[in-house]
Amino acid sequence: MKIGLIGLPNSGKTTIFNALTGLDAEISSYSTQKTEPNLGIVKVIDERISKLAEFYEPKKIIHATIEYIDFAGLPRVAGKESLSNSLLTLAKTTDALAAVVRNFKDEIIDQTLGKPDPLADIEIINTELILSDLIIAEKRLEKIELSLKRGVKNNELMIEEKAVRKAIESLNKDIPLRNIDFPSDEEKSIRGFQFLSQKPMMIILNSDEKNLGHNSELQEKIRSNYKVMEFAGNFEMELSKLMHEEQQDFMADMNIKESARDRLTKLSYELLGYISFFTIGKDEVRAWTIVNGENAVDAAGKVHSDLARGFIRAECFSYEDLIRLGSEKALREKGLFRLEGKNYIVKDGDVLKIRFSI
Ligand SMILES: Nc1nc2c(ncn2[C@@H]2O[C@H](COP(=O)(O)OP(=O)(O)O)[C@@H](O)[C@H]2O)c(=O)[nH]1
Ligand SMILES: [Mg+2]
Repeated sequence: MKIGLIGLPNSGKTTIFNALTGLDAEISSYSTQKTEPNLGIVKVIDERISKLAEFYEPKKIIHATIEYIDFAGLPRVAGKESLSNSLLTLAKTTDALAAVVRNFKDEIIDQTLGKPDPLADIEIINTELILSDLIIAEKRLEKIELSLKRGVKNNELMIEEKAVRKAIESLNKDIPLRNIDFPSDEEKSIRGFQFLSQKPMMIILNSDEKNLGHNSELQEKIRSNYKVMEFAGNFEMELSKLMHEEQQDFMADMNIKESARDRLTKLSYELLGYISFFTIGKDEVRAWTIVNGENAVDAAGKVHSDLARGFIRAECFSYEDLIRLGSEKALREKGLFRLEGKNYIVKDGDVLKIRFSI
């Protein structure tokens, strides 16, 4: 899963990136904006993986991962500080966006950018995404109209025209495309554009540690449109540099129950509707992510395209049942070690062994 951190300059994106990844990317002091994005990969700690490893004693344990990309500033459109094409392209490869908004006071930043105004910042971010999409959609519509004028008539193009017009109409009304329901054929026809306002987006409210936990009214307002999480950027960054035990002490002091990384991981899974399934064996025990509602063939495809292509059946049991009953043998005796077909909808915590032949 890839999450792009976006937001206005000095909102604390890089600070939060460091907190999440434990890396040490350079914090831009107020002015200079480097244009290279920072990349970091974080393991998704899932205690079920360690439990499964106790059962199977594999050579390797492989956790699911989240890749964070810290973009330098917003994908601004022509006229304003424009982001390079390569950066825009990179933004398009993300599964979701996390918009960082400034909710901390800082004398120097306040002087140049004004007092923190998270709601206004969210609006600006929204507008930037919408403008970026609008440019792409309008360009595309011109091309489609040209083709139609020239007499090209195919069904696919007509569906795309409909979708693109619908997109432009809503973007012109300031409505992000993630709020628009496209029928599946239309959705497919524009998927390739990877419209930024269509990506699931959550808000990270970057608060001062002093006012952390005192922004529930603000959070409620944001929550009416977005999933939101409050984050004390500086504090969490310092925290991420400490040893585990020290971290626990500091978190207790601040009444923080879960690290920001863990909370954001959960929120990302929620935002994207992701669940976990596991594959097991002597070589490796591994966690995978899949969208809730996807089936056994989709799951097989995550592991390898050959497994999806040659899918026969999935041997399947649930992690919970294994822990409860203690062995695969006991699962078989209770009929809980099942054979599932192509249309089986994978559940969170399923352990799958794919039978296939190609
Ligand atoms: N007080 C306070 N300052 C922060 C916080 N997060 C970031 N900053 C400061 O804001 C400035 C910009 O941070 P940076 O992470 O580089 O922002 P970016 O431009 O969005 O990547 C730096 O001086 C940070 O120290 C925070 O949670 N609280
Ligand atoms: Mg930065």
